[in-house]
Amino acid sequence: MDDAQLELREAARALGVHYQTAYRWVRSGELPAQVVGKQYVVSQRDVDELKKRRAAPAPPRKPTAKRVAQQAKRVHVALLDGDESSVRQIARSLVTDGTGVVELIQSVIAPPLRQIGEAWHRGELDIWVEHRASAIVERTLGDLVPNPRGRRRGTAMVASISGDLHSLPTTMAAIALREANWNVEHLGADMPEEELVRFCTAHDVDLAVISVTNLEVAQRADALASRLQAAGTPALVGGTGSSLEQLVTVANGGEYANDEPETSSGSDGSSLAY
Ligand code: B12
Repeated sequence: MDDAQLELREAARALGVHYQTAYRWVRSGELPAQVVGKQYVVSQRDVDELKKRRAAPAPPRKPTAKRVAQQAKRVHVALLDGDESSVRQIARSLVTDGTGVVELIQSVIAPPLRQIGEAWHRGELDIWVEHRASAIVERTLGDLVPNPRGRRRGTAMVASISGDLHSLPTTMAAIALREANWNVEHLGADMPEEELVRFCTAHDVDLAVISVTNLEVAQRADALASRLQAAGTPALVGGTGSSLEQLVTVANGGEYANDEPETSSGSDGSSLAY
């Protein structure tokens, strides 16, 4: 390699930057230089190395927890305003910058939805605000469905049962399982139990995931899990108060050690969490 000595002005020209920029790099140590006489002199080798470093794409900086929390606040405001393009833009840019879709759901999308649910419950919000917000989230999540490479772990069926109209948590569970390399049969909300049993038997389902958000159906969901297990399909019941990490850990055969959500095991071994 040519190791000629260049004056700083020549080095700046070779690097394609202004003299002042090259001078700043010298001062910060980014560009090694020697003082010869009254000027800085830089070696050709150091110029070439710096050029190479600058040409290499910088790895994306994963959003910090602070940025994620700020974005959750912005999503809350946008959902209240029905500002779909902001919600989509925030979600897209966090994912592009390296936030996993599950993290996005748990940290940026679910908290504002819960706040909206509570405000509705206290009578502070009209029902249409909640409906519009959930429709925006449904479309935003549709855009972000992951498609990971690699061998699938098996086929998981995801649904909620008759009487539970909350389809969004089933979408969230389906996304989490897809991101974890499951092939997912997403049947949405309000599915009759009989149909789910028939589906799992007919489609070689390796895991049935029943999402419960309307607690009135919780007992029936547990009963369905027992039925599915007895028929040979492992089943997991969970929803409000349990997390997607918990879902994925248990689905992948691990034990979830967390005492926050109330988790118990049914007599048949199915994991229950509400
Ligand atoms: C959007 C919404 C609706 C929408 C649903 C639209 C849709 N397409 O889904 C509509 C308008 C239909 C609706 C209807 C009702 N809703 Co609603 N709804 C909500 C809201 C705001 C968000 C629901 C949601 O998406 N949750 C997902 C996220 C935000 O919550 P999460 O707990 O973190 O969810 C996680 C788990 O579910 C987990 N997960 C999902 N699947 C699985 C599976 C397993 C195995 C595991 C481990 C984890 C897991 O993943 C999620 C992400 O982390 C909630 C507020 C809330 N706190 O959830 C109320 C809420 C759930 N609704 C409530 C109520 C009362 C109702 C109604 C009864 C209102 C009414 N009087 O008509 C009806 C019930 C209709 C019915 N028969 O089911 C109550 C439920 C109270 C209760 N304890 O049962 C809530 C909590 C609002 C409140 N604060 O009072 N609702």
